[in-house]
Amino acid sequence: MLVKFKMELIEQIEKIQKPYKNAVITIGNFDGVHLGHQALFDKVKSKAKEIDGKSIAMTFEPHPIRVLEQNGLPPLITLYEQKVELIGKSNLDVLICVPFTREVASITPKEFVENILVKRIGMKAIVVGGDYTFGKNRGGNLDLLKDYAERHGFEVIVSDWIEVSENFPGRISSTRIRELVMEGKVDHARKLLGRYYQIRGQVVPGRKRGARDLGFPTANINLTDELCPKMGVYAVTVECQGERYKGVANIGFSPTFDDHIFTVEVHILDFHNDIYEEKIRVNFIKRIRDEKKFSNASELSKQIQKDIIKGREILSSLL
Ligand code: RBF
Ligand code: MG
Repeated sequence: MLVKFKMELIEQIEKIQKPYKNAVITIGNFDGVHLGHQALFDKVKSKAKEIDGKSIAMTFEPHPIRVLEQNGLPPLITLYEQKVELIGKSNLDVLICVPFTREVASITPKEFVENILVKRIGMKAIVVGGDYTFGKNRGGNLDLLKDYAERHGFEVIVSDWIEVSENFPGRISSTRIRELVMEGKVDHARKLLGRYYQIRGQVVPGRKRGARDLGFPTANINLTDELCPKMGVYAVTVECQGERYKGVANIGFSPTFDDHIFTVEVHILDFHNDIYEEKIRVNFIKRIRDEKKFSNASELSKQIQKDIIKGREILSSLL
């Protein structure tokens, strides 16, 4: 599914020839582009509207920790392509992706604010969370930013962390979403993301056992994504060949059989196309159960039939 951009995408800061008019900016890694990030974008947009300026997000690629630390960072929720797509949907005017290098990491807070934000981009307002740090060794913080703000005539807008609702208390964070996905709580993760958790990959040949021995063919997915939900069976929707379908997915080692190969596979309901090598996206709606070892293929097949009934029930209100 192709997303049409109205947003301007800048992948090299040198490409900005002249400062934007009344630039309002927020800066972050935005992994997951979750509701907390979207709240920041909303503040940027409303301020930009107020001062008739440009709404801008700045992010870094790769994730700074990936550059600076060996074992940095747990699996990303959204890889670059998806992140750009999602920010594109949020109706900001500009997304600036700064290629992150050690050189970029060594820019002092002063240089960053004066040379990049103020001089090059033309920043008139910045929206940040209360715990925002920036520049070399994370030396820049809110106090410093407010200091520069007076000198350079920009406004600092502090945005507090938002909560989703009473049923889902606590701060929305990428860390929390990662944990929820890894615990299989994809329906909860959705509340913080503002959309379903999605994995992307390519359909690869499997063992043909699903179709042959179980009566339920599955598309086996070679994941491009890093973050994979907990092993088990899920109700999902599937996007491929420009269409959306219902499905049931299994993540795990298929313990009923002896090959012990980790697979992410999806049985697409009422579907018979050949989709080998196609790009596929799977949206996780709800976890159904743990993966189990059955005494034979026919027992497993009976269980999969039940999973499909359960899946249809869960998915009936969707699509
Ligand atoms: N394999 C298992 O060994 N145990 C399971 O509990 C299990 N549950 C599944 C549920 C669904 C909805 C699907 C589509 C597959 C499941 N599988 C399970 C995987 C199954 O063994 C696999 O699709 C075939 O072996 C073909 O690779
Ligand atoms: Mg298969």
